[in-house]
Amino acid sequence: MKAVIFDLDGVICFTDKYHYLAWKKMADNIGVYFDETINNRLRGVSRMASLEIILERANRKYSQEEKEELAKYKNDYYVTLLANMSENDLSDEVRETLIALRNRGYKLAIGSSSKNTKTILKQIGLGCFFDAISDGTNITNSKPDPEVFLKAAEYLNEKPADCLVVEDALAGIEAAYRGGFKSAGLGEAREHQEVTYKLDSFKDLLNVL
Ligand code: B16
Ligand code: MG
Repeated sequence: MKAVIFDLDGVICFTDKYHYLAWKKMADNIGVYFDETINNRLRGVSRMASLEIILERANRKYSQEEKEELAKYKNDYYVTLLANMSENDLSDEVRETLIALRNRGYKLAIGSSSKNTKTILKQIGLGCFFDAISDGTNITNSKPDPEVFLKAAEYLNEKPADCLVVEDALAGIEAAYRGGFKSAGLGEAREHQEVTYKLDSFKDLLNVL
C-alpha cells in the first residue's frame, strides 16, 4: 500500500450531526417526516440524491426547480453550522494517526462526496495537510460509483490497487470495491461483504497498514 484515501464525514470528522440538523429543518419546513434512521441512509450520498431519499415520504411531487431550492435551503443552513467548527472538532486520535501514517511514508488524500470539503478541512485545521483532495466538486457520479476515489488515486499518481480507502458508509465501501481499491470500514461500513479490513477505531489503521 502506498497511499490512503479518507472519506471525510464520519471518518475524519463528524459533520453528520450538522447534515441531520439542516435536513431536519428543511423537512419540518415542508411537513415531511424525517428522523435519524432515514438520516443514516444519507451517509456518503450526494446532496441531491439525499434530497430524493427524504422526499420519498412527501405526499406530492416536487419540480426540479423546487428541489434545487430545497437543497439550497438545506445547504445554506448547513454552511452556517459549519462556521462554528474549529480545530476542536478534530480528535487527538485522528490527528495523531494521520501524522503517524505520514511519518510512515504514505501519501494521504481525501475522497468525499461533499462539495463543502475544503471549507470543512480549513475549519478543522487540515486545510493544507492532504496530498490530494477529490470531492463533490470534481465528480459527476457519487458513491457507490467509484469516481471520487479513482480521481483521488489519479491526483496522487497511484494505482487503485496501491491505495486503501477508509470509509464509514456502505456506499463508500461499494465504491472502493468497484474501483479496485482495498478498503477499511468503520461503523456500519464494517458490515459490507467486500470490506477488506473491519476497523475497531480510527487508530486501528496503524495495525492494518
Ligand atoms: P454536501 P462524505 C457526504 O460526505 C455526507 O456523508 C453526505 O451525508 C452528504 O450528503 C454528502 O457528503 C454531500 O455533502 O451537501 O456538503 O455536498 O461522507 O462523502 O465525506
Ligand atoms: Mg462518510
